[in-house]
Amino acid sequence: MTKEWNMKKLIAIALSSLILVGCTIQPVVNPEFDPISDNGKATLQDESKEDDSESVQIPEQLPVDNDGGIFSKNDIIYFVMTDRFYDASASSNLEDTDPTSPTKFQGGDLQGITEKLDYIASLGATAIWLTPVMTNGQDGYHGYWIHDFYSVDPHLGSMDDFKRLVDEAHNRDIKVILDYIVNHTGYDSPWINDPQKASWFHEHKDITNWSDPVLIENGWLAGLPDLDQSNPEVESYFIENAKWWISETGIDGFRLDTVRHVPKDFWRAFSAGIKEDYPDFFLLGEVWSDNARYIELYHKEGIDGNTNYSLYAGITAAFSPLSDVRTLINAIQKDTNFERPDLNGIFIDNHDNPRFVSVSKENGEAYLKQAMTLMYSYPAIPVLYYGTEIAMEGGADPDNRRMMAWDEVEGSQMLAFTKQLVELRSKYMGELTVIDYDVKHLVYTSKGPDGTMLVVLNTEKKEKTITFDYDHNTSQALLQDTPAAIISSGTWQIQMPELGIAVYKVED
Ligand SMILES: [Ca+2]
Ligand SMILES: [Ca+2]
Repeated sequence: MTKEWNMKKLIAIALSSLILVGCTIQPVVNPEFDPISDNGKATLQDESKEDDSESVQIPEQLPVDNDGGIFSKNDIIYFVMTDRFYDASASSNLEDTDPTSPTKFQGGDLQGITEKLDYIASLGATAIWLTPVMTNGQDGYHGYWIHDFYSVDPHLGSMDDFKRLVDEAHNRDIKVILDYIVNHTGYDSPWINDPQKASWFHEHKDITNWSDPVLIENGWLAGLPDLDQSNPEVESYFIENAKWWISETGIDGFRLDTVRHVPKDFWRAFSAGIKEDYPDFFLLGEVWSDNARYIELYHKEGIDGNTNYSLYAGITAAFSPLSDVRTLINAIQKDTNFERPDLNGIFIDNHDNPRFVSVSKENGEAYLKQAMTLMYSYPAIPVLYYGTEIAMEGGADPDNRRMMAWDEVEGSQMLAFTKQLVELRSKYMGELTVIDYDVKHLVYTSKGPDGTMLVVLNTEKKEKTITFDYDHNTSQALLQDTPAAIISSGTWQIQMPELGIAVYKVED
């Protein structure tokens, strides 16, 4: 292995400052990854092409800051589906509550989250994201079928319960992010038969062609009545409603649902409207696309950060039997498309995707540990889905939304591992540099306030020796089961167990 060859593989991305430090960047292009058809925008070009000056229209100067407000990469978000977390109040379990049915309300409530705030704090979380609390239509346990944008669903509790939750969270230095929807109403919203609201909806057309950008914005997603945000009445209704939630409850941020299904002009007006009154308020968008450049378009409209689906695709490719680390490297490189990659949410599973531990039929916990290791050392905002810290299982929706398994918390090995990662993050997260990789292993350093750690991940189900050049010595292992490294003249040699994780403190 020559030095020159190794330098070609060296990628150093100072993600926090968006400076590409690497000497020679060797583009890694997987033709099956990041299909251009997914971005729904014909003017966008493949990101591997060099000249992109004409591909993206640069919007005019934003009237507001999109710098994260009181949020930064030092935050950790814990994502809770309220109905599925903890049932503390039997009085809110209405007649249609059925804990045995995965598609019905199961009894979790706002009081339950309040009672579990100390548990959430023990995970190092500095913020919680709650699924929408607004009153929903029939069986809208998840919160995404809103009927009344100005009230709390009685299945979850009362407005006072919600305010108490926000206050108690703030008492523990935990910020609150509320899920917010402007794209659609519930299926049988009272607005549908209101003649005065007739012009508030788009004509009923289902989204059948996912490469048609107009249809993606104006079509009915999963048959949900699609609101027309280009109607000034609709625009002002939602800006007013959003501000009302902030002033009424003291929440700190919105997670914005279905961002790509709403015109960018609306997001510009919405962001400006919110931040005019609340300049430090945080907006975290859900832009469901593998294409980093496409996701970034919404940051340009005023949304601070977005859930990074590009990185999610890379993580699931690498930490699975595919063991495709190149796709992950590709995704890490694409973070250079973001002005503020550090404000994006990095996640490994959520309520729309299978639980990470269940993605692979075998060795799910080993893959989960590797994915968690990357998530917690990455310079962006980890978004941990409730229960992932105890390796809860679950396939596609709604199986990934099972009631939190409280009886599995005590003695959970994954929970102890998660807490170790949180501690390492507080000391060593800041700047991530890829040192070495091939299809089946990844080596990177992470430099934070307490120095640098080096992480080695063997994504292959096979014991093997990983050798790479890195001109530093190690002083100690930072994680249990980390094998000894043999270092000679700047070359490291590590005998890695199958699907192993090694973390070392590195001497500067
Ligand atoms: Ca309840
Ligand atoms: Ca829409």
